[in-house]
Amino acid sequence: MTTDVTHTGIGTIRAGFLGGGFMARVHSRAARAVGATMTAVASSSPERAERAAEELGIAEAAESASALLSGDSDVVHICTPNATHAPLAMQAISAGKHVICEKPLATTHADARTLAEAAEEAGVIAAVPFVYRYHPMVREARARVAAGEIGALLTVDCGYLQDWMLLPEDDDWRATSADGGPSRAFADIGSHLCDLLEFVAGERIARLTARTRRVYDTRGGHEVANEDAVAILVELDSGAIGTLLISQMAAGRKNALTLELHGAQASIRFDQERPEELWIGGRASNQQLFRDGQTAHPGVERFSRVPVGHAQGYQDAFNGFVADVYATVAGERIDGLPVFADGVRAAQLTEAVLEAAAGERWIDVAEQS
Ligand code: SOE
Repeated sequence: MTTDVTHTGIGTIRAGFLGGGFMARVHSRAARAVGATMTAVASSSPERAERAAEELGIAEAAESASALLSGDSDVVHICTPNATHAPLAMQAISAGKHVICEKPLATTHADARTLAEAAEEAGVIAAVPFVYRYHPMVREARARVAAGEIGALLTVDCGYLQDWMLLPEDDDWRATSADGGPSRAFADIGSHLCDLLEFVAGERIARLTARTRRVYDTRGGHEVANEDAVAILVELDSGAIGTLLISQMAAGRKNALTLELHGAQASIRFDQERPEELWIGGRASNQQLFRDGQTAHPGVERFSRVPVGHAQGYQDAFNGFVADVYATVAGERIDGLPVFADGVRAAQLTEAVLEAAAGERWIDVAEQS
């Protein structure tokens, strides 16, 4: 099994970073791991940028986002609060940079579309880190579904549960309208879940209805602008139906993304907290597959980043994603890279979910334009 994933050209990539929080740490670790040169970081103030440069081991602290964008980085990683993504991504595209922009790409569907069009026109590579696509067992599940191994899709049972907003005193910029935007739980993690569902199922959510819940109206002395949890009923293109539960107040659940697809012949389940496994359900017997080099469909082995038996997880998936973005910048063509079009799709679904919940009705997602 291939474990040494190398791409030509990555060593020449110069990466700059906007933001100095948790996601900037994950992005910069990935950039370092895959061999890029990290040129500079900018944050909300020059002092924060200095601190981030030191913490992340980046050579230069830029005075501002504009200063960083006028510098010599090839790719800019945008890891700032949600509401700043769209203006910063537009500035980066205008400066001719390739962009990796955290999700949500924009807080409105219209802004996300404008960004995707601008990136296309400028001819830059523009990606969104829907990184769960980079678990080998997700690719295995996708390959099995595409090969018809589970049969026609009947139902889906999916969830993404966290608990870091469980208590009334838990607070975060994502809960404010200024920095977070109109959706929190769905935009932050439901977007990952829907991306993965559509990626693995190979079809789209055609219609949905949803109920959102905000448990506390204030947190940290400010009004909470968005939802803590959302329950969604979906119908996919094929007519398959299913449920998605998304919550950031599910005690004990830290990052429990689960995807279970039921086909006419078999079922398949991926659990992000046990990413080296895949459950295959059959009427006669069930099977637990492991990343072991034997079960892999052709092409899946390139997503293994460490030898079998050496656990591979979230940061490895992130590293795989960043390696693929850089390889695309260096001229390779890569299947399954999550790009701005996927960020647009997430923004479209976000608006559909909010509208369905507000209007207590079913929404045809394609009409969300
Ligand atoms: C927080 O909910 C968070 O860091 C998300 O923003 C990430 O996208 C997810 O991968 C892990 O949880």
